[in-house]
Amino acid sequence: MEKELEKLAGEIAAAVNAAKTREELEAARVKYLGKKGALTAFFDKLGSLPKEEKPKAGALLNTLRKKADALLAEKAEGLESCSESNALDATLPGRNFSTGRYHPLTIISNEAKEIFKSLNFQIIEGPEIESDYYNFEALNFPPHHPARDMQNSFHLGNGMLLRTHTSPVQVRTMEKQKPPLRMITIGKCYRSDASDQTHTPMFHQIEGLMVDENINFGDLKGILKVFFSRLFEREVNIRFNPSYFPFTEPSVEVSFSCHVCGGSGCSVCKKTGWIEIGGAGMVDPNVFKSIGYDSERWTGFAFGWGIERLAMIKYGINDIRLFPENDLRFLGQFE
Ligand code: 2NL
Repeated sequence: MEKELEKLAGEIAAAVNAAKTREELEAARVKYLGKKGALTAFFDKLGSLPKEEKPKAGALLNTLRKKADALLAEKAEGLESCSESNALDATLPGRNFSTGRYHPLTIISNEAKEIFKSLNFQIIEGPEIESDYYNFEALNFPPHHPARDMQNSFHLGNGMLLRTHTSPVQVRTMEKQKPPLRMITIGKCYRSDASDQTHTPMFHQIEGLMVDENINFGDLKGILKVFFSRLFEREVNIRFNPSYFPFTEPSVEVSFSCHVCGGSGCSVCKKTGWIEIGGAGMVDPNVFKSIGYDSERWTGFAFGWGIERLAMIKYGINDIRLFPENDLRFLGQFE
């Protein structure tokens, strides 16, 4: 019986090995281990063996049975992994990962920073929670001046407020650094306005400041011309119209010649040839006095405008409320 079993073991191994499909493997299993299988037949014979041969024969059979089971299981696994339903299909398209994009305000802020960096301006940030001193007083807003009401401040109840413009960053920087100074700051500002197409209670400003000996309006116009020409990738001109801010004297409204039509008039500039962007002026001597610069020796210009307005002009966006909404269909359109 031992010999016969050895032979059977060889047969089983060969049959399992030769199986190329799950069906063939199952056929081999039935042939040897099924109810009428060759190995099963040996188990049936066990009962008729002499008593003293039974234990050894039983052990042999069990070992063979276990080996056969193991062989079958191993082969089944091998067939599974290359069966048709699981096979690698190299023609399938790869999995798509949706990539993140920069927010349009981030894109335009980064562009502005790069341009001003190349003109030797420092990029400086400051706190969004400010004191009355830095937000108003140092900037020549007299106490109880109506201009403070115009800013619709969010007061925090502890004498502090959410900054209504980025100018306090420039005040803080002038306190720390002696002239000459060239800096810009970009950041969030807050005003208690009802939202509409051109207002949101939180928005972003860019403000610039340049202080040196003999700085004048010509320097301001030159810097602004370079900035807007680079940003819109075409040569634009700058126009000043008289205006008023507490912290500059004289003060101007800044416009640049339309980046779409070049100034001849189109729908983007409403046939005027000019696009109004923000304000600027020569730093008021009272501001220099607050922070301790000698206004007899130093003069400077400052400017400021909304990042949202700039992005709306550059990308042709007609509603400022789209920026904080974070609708991916909107955000996905900017490179
Ligand atoms: C506007 C006007 C402006 C400034 C901001 C400034 C800052 C200091 C001193 C003087 Cl520390 N001026 N900033 C000057 C003129 C205009 O922004 O309407 N922006 C939307």
